[in-house]
Amino acid sequence: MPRPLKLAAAQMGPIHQTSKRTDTIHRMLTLLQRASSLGAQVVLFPECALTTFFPRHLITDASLLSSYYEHDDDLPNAPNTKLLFDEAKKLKIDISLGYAEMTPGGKSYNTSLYFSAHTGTILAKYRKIHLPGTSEPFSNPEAVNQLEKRYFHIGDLGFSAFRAPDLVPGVLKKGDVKEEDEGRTEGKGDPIMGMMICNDRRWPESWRCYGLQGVEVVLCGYNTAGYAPDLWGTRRVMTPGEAEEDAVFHHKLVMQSNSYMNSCFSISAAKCGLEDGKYDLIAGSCITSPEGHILAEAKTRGDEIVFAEVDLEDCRQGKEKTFDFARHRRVEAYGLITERTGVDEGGLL
Ligand code: CDV
Repeated sequence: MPRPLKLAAAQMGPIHQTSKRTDTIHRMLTLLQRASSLGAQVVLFPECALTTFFPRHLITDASLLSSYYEHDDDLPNAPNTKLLFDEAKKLKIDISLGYAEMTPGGKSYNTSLYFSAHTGTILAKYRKIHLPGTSEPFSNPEAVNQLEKRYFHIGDLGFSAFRAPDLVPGVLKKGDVKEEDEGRTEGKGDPIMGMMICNDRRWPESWRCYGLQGVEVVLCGYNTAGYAPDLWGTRRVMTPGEAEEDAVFHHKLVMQSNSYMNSCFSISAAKCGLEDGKYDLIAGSCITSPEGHILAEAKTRGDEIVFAEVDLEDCRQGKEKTFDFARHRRVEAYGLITERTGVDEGGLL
């Protein structure tokens, strides 16, 4: 049975340290309206979509640092963000949004939420698990830092897939399952979604955790430095242009290959361009198919909607043939994946 769904990535150009929150929210409203005019039902915003990507800076002023986090758990009703959620409700568009979260208990996370416009509630939350970079700045004063380990705790919510209701008409619901259907409901219900954030996309473990829950759409917002030799390594000397090309290549490589290996669609949304006047972030927001193809991708390095209409039924072929996990996975051979974290070469000959 076809299960059509209209997906969009809301790519955002730079947000500077000096940018005003109201201007940022208005840019997001404009993006939502553009997405709505295309018929989008789900719109993904980038990682830390509300502020500059502050983990690149060593921030010693406590009140400045505090200003980058959302302190209110109820974002749909918080004064700083309410307008965005109200617009999503008005346009009947589900949104997924990345932001820096400060819990009432004072723990900070790099978080993404999924808001259902139809129920008017936050359906799911994900806290970034793979925090890249370092806790201390690089010794090179010109280096682009990535101090996420300094500013965030490791996510504590795991990779929990969830179903998003009221998007696809005619899907099978729990109450409708007949006795003869028991155990044959796969691929017939509401869309199964999974969120990850930026660096998580480079780890096949993140994807496989979702793949094992039957994920059909992976949502991944990102802020990826285009030129950061201290972070990426200097083995191959590259110009900033070449480095950025490579970073975009690796971004698409992981979105396409992992979508294929888990038979799911994916949406990725960048915050991109020159932030704070000098820090280059890649663009390359895209929507990929379960066969690993790019269905739509950003053409600019600024605010842009990337849109695709998909049929979730297209996930079935991979899930039932090449990547039918139940028939082909060999967990008895995979023990090392959870037993060992780092590499052990096992000594020399
Ligand atoms: N925000 C990120 O997680 N960025 C990382 C770094 C390493 C650039 C990324 O993987 O894209």
